[in-house]
Amino acid sequence: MKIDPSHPRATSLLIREKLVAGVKSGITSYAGLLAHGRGEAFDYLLGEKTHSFASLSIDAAVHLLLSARHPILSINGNSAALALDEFIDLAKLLDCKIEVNLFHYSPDRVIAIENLIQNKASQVLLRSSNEKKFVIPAIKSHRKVMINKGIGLSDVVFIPLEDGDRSEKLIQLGKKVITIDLNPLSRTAQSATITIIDNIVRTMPLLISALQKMKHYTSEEMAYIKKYKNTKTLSNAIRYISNRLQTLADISSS
Ligand code: PTJ
Repeated sequence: MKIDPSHPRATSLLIREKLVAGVKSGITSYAGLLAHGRGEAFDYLLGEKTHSFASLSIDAAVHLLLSARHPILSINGNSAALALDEFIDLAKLLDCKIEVNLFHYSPDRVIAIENLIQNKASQVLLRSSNEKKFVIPAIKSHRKVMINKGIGLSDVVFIPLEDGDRSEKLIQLGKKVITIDLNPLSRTAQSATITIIDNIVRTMPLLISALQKMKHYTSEEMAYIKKYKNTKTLSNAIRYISNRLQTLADISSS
């Protein structure tokens, strides 16, 4: 569908179109459209902007990624539809790999996403069929199957737009987890080491520019981020939503 740029919801409609295109090209699941709807609802409540609590989480994520020995980026069908180029740029900047990991698993979708990455930057791809895997049996979905040389070896795992329990299980294995999730109440948001509560579409370019800037920082310049607390981010986001709803309710009743 062609979106009129003057439409008041043009940005949101364009993002939807990317996901629809993702479904048509076989990289995004149908359920991915519903997952996006949940994200949109929270984005609406957050006022569709990047808040200071999200900017701080982005800086904390960059600090963690820069100090990691083996960072890894885990991509799924929604992230691939919305931010594939940024994933590749991030992997290049960090000199790390991207691993495809799907909840609604299908080998065809894994291959379709891998082929997109391969065509743009084969050096950042860990292709599933070429690699030895390990399994975390406590994870109930196919997400339990991961690549030894990727997430297996990693100390910091980037898992944006994630469902369920993988974050908790990765943390139990001693890994640090970074996620992007518009829903501060989700299990992933609640259990990750760092949760960026913002839209992936806004976050990824900000993450890349923060990385370019902060890689030159001295330890003193990084000091502000060492006190980062994810629980504070979660409560700030929930409080923002609550206050905003209260203000809107007051306006409606006045
Ligand atoms: O490609 P697959 O099979 O791996 O599936 C990917 C999805 C996202 C469909 C799958 O992981 C899933 O079902 O996820 P959930 O349980 O719906 O959780 C996804 C989380 O991402 C929810 O908390 C949403 O609010 C959030 N979310 C959705 N769209 C965005 C988002 N967060 C940031 N930016 C978005 N654009």
